[in-house]
Amino acid sequence: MPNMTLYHASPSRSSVALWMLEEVGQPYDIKLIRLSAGENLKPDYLAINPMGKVPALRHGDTVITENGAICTYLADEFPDKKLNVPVGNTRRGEYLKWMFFGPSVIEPAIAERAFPRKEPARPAALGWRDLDTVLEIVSKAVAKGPYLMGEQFTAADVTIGSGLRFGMMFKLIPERKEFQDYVARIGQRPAAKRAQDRDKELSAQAA
Ligand SMILES: N[C@@H](CCC(=O)N[C@@H](CS)C(=O)NCC(=O)O)C(=O)O
Repeated sequence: MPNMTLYHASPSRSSVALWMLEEVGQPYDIKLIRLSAGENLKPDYLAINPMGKVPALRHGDTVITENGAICTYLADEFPDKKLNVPVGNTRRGEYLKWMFFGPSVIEPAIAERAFPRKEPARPAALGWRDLDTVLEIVSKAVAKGPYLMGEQFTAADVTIGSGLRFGMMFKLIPERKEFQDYVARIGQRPAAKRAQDRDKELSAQAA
């Protein structure tokens, strides 16, 4: 029996962790959480993630929540897959920067644009910049190619790539050619295709 379980709503932000699990290639189970039925807010699931959000990943006795943490964890836990930049390598700093950039800069900048505040905050009081500035930085980083870390595909491509893919799909960010090319490139990976196929099956089942 696999000792990893992904708590997943299909498709959703937990699709990022699903892709990462496919990249890692270890056996795992999926426990579907129906957000529309409020299963994420039931005591059983709140005991796993008190935030009531997916994804959560159980690995043995360890529970990890937050996509950035899950992807960093899996990449470090299964280093033979070469999805991380290990401790001791000078490129790890840049790799970690991208692991944090998605959830702590790109997502809030997108949310701020999509749901503007009545009273805009002082830019220096926020931990991110406006969406145009953020996207310019990401655009330069992915345009170099083939991956964020150059020739090595890493967990950072899973998190940033998923964010760009969903961002364009939901028309939250512009379909810039650099983003489209990058998302198409990483979407060709067999693990990405398996995760997307799995999501299609699971969402058809849930419908
Ligand atoms: N910061 C979390 C965000 C997770 C998240 O927002 N998940 C959404 C699914 S897209 C969710 O569970 N929403 C249910 C709710 O908020 O009630 C992460 O990156 O893992």
